[in-house]
Order: sequence, then C-alpha cells, then structure tokens
Amino acid sequence: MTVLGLGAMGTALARAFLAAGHPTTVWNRTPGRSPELDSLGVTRATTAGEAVAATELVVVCLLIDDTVRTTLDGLDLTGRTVVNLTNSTPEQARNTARWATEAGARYLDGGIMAVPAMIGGPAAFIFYSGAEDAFEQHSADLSVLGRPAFVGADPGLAALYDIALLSAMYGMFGGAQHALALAESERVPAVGFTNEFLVPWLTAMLGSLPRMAQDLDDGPAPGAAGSNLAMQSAAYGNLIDASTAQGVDPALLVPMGELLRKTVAAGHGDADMSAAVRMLRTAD
Ligand code: FVH
Repeated sequence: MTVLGLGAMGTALARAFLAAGHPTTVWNRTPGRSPELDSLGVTRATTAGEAVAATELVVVCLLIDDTVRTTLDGLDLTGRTVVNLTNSTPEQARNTARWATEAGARYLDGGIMAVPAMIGGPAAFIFYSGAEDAFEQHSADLSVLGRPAFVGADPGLAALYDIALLSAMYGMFGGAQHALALAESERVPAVGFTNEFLVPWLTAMLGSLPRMAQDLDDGPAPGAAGSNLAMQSAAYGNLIDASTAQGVDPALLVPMGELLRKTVAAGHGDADMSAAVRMLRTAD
C-alpha cells in the first residue's frame, strides 16, 4: 500500500495497513511526520513519485482537494488505483476522477466516516464510488480501514454521501452546542445535563428518522405522528425569544424556524418533518 499524506488521518490509515500486515510506503510533504510509524516497519519515500511507483494501490489523504492534483501532477499513474480519501465536493471528485483516469489510473473517491482514532475499529465506515472493478479488487484490503460501502460508479457519489452525513452531524452538534449554552446561562453543570438529558433526548429523537425517510420515499403515511409542523412552528418562536433573553445567540436556531414557517405557509401545516425536507430543495 501507498499512503500520501501523513496528517492525523493519513497516519491512522497507514497504521491500520501496517497493523494488518500490509507492506506500506508513505510520503508526506513535510518529511519526518509521524515518527511512530517507523517502528511499525513503514517505508518512507522521499518524493510522491517514488511512493506512487512503489505499489499499485495509492491512497491519498491530504487536507483539501486542490492539493491532490498538484501532488499527483506529472507523475506516471499508469496501472495505479488511486483512492482519494481527501474531503471533496461531488464536483471536485468528478473532476479529479476525470483527470486521474486520463493520466492512466483507475479512480475511487472516498468519504471517511470516522475520526482517526476510529480507523480500523468496528464503528468506522468509508464510502467509495468510481471504478467498480478497482473497488472489487481492493475492497478486502480497504476493509482494514473501516467497513467499505460502495455507493455507485459515479465518482461524485461518495462525496455526496459523505457531505450529507457531515451535514447531519454538524446540525446535531450545532443544536447540542446551543442547548449547552442555554444550560450554561443558568450555570447548569454540563456533564449532568448532557449525560442525563441531552444524549437520551437526541437518541430518542433519532428514532423518528426512519419514519421521515419512509415518508420521503413512499409519500406521507396516513395518520400524523402527533407533532405537526403548524404546532412546531407556533412553538419555535419561544426558542428564539428564550435564547435571546438568556444572552445566547440564536443564530444557529433561526434558519430552522424560517424553514418551518415557510413549510407551513406553503400549506403543509398538518404534515410532519418530511415536508420540510422538500422545501430545502432549490433545484431539481
Ligand atoms: N481528522 C478527521 O477527523 C477527519 C475525519 C474524516 C476525514 N477527514 C478528511 O481527511 C483529510 C485529511 O485530514 P487530516 O485530519 O489528516 O488533516 P491534517 O492532520 O491537517 O493533515 C493534512 C495533510 O495534508 C497535507 N497537505 C496540506 N497541504 C498540502 C499541500 N499543499 N501539498 C501536499 N500536502 C499537503 C499535510 O502535509 P504537511 O502539512 O504535514 O506537509 C498533511 O499531511 C481531510 O480532507 C479531512 O477533511 C479527516
């Protein structure tokens, strides 16, 4: 295996390959990063070209998409499978796929659903899309990083899934951060509030997502779930008002209130949360 990029994530990827017994060559722009890999038997290449020449499977994990192209530019990628695990947009992934394929490589784009400490563990999974034959050939090797999930031949799809899940995560963190700021405004200790109430509440609310998804796929199920949008929109103003009165910036809450208001104004006051999903679409 070759791993380009020894940031926190690239280092975790290299460590997982080494732990699984794969001879692993690494390159990093700044030499000497992650010295702990040396005692695990890693081979250090002095140039990206040397690292790419070392193995057929080349995993790239750099900070941003632009640097993938500049790092690989001019290198001979003939016969290589490039697995790009750098965070990217679907459009960036499609462009990089086109470019890498023209340079002679098979290309897989990936979206890592794990933090570095999770790599190689049971909760880590990684989206892949692009060259399906390359995925089939390498999925067993890639599975040492996290459960591989191939989501389609369009190289942009892994980035789409990745960004969708990151969006959900940031929405959840934003809500939790706001809740903690409210608690702190009355000196409620964060640990007790979080463990006793915040986590159980969010966990219970997660249970409503499959029904929302079912409504989106099949149309709303007969019989409201008991929390229609007109009711939710009427109560939402209190979240903004209470936050402001407590000295907590309501900025993270305001867009959801606006979405509920728009959805009700469009005639979906009796509907459940799935109706608001469609209001987010700005293009078909
Ligand atoms: N860490 C995480 O929690 C997340 C989990 C999900 C996936 N992301 C994405 O993974 C990519 C790498 O993230 P990272 O955590 O490894 O990031 P850093 O520790 O900051 O390391 C960045 C590496 O990128 C190299 N690099 C930066 N600029 C260039 C450049 N112009 N040319 C070549 N390499 C470059 C940097 O090298 P150096 O600064 O040591 O020389 C590091 O190796 C990222 O897309 C996340 O969104 C991580």
